Amino acid sequence: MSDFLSQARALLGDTHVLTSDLAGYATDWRGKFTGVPLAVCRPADTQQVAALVTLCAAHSVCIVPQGGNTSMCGGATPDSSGQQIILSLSRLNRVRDISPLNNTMTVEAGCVLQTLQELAAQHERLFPLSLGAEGSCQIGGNIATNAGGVQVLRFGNTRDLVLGLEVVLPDGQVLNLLKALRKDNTGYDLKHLFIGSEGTLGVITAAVLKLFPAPRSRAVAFAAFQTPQQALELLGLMRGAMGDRFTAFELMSNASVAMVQRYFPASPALFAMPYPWHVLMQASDGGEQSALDNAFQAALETALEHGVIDDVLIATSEAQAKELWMVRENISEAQQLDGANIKHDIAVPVSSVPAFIEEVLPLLHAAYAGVRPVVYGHLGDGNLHFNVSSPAGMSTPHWQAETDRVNVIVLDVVARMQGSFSAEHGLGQLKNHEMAMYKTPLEIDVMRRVKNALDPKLLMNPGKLLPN
Ligand code: FAD
Ligand code: 2HG
Ligand code: ZN
Repeated sequence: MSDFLSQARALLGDTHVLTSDLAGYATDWRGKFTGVPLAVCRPADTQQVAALVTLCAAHSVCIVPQGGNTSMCGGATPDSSGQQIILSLSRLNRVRDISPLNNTMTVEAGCVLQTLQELAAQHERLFPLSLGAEGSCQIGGNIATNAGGVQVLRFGNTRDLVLGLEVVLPDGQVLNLLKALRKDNTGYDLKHLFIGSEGTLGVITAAVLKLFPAPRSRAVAFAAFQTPQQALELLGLMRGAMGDRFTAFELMSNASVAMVQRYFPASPALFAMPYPWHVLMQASDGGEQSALDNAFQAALETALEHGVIDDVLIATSEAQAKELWMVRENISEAQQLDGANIKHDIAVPVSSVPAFIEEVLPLLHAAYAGVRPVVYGHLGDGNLHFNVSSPAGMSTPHWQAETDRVNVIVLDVVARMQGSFSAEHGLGQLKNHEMAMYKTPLEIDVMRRVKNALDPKLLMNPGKLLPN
């Protein structure tokens, strides 16, 4: 291995092959997985990535690509063998091109998502991918996980926002698919193989992204309900009234909101009395603020009159809109601060969400007295974060030991409702074994055939995505 490391240093420079102080790279955001990397390698550009991957192939060294290291399932954390390198994309952070006329930008994989959103805004464009980790996750990681976030309702997942890709294949060749085309039916659309492949098929080094006209106005409201069924009715009503202007619809249980208020005391006050369920919703468009406000408020008044919502708080300023959004965006961090929780990132058909919640909550309470489900997520996409915090007083190791049993309770209902056991976070090393339970043998076999064809030496992010 010293031979490999000295050659890596010759390629990248001594300061970009790190073998000490690796804690920030070796542990995941949740603090759930800690690996022992052989080294953290920080190439500067696509050519250096290609040279490093070629070197790894020659020495049979496994590669764990890492972007912002915000994976929810240990996707970017190596194993404990001390034989795998972390390939950090952070230095590939250039914007190669931005074209307002084409509504595209060509960017390197290590660009931080928020930086790209801001860049698009400077050109009066919108890059609509938006998620709580946007200040640190990187576009390469977003593409590798096909990230979702809070505007999928209107703009789709990351997959829908990528026009072209540049990928270093496991043998070190550079596959250039960096076209900015809206139409291109010339055989298999290879970029889609790499989107959502979690670093198991190659290293994404650059992408052509879609841009949209920048919104000139936005309307935001927080609504309160007794039941998720009411929230679903509101979704239908608002989409009918607002059409394509409706961009986000986020469900939150009272426990989710209360957790944010506990750990982020500066959070805004909401309603005079507690409600079991809330929704944060948003509409935006390119027209006048007053016209958007009028349509939004009229729709919400109709919802109030018909008892679809019990109460509503409409943001009266951009500052208030941001405050309301912080309640939603801080749930993940608040639950992390609260301690052990068993996460689920599930999807069912949108219309089945209320039935799903009504079926699973009693099952959990029957199995564990005092259990604290923190249910929230992207109701408009049928995607819930059904995260279960430990019963009060139960120790973290004790609760973690219940993971498989809790998973079966939740995921068997998901399977029965033709849902997905991982809607937007991917599988990593947390959920890859669930494939064997919830995917057909043929699906897994076809995935393995793709993996073997592109990475016959199985060097790319082993132990992730596919079951071991
Ligand atoms: P990393 O964590 O570094 O890596 C993720 C995976 O991608 C790993 O398998 C890694 O090997 C691979 N990878 C990374 N870069 C590359 C590359 N260039 N080429 C090939 N493979 C690569 N996710 C959502 O979908 N929606 C949300 O709303 C959401 N909210 C979040 C909120 C918080 C507070 C946090 C901490 C996370 C959230 N996430 C969410 C999860 C996470 O942010 C996303 O999965 C994100 O896309 C990961 O990006 P990253 O750069 O941090 O990737
Ligand atoms: C969100 O929607 C993220 O906030 C994180 O996907 C979900 O922490 C989670 O489970
Ligand atoms: Zn989410």
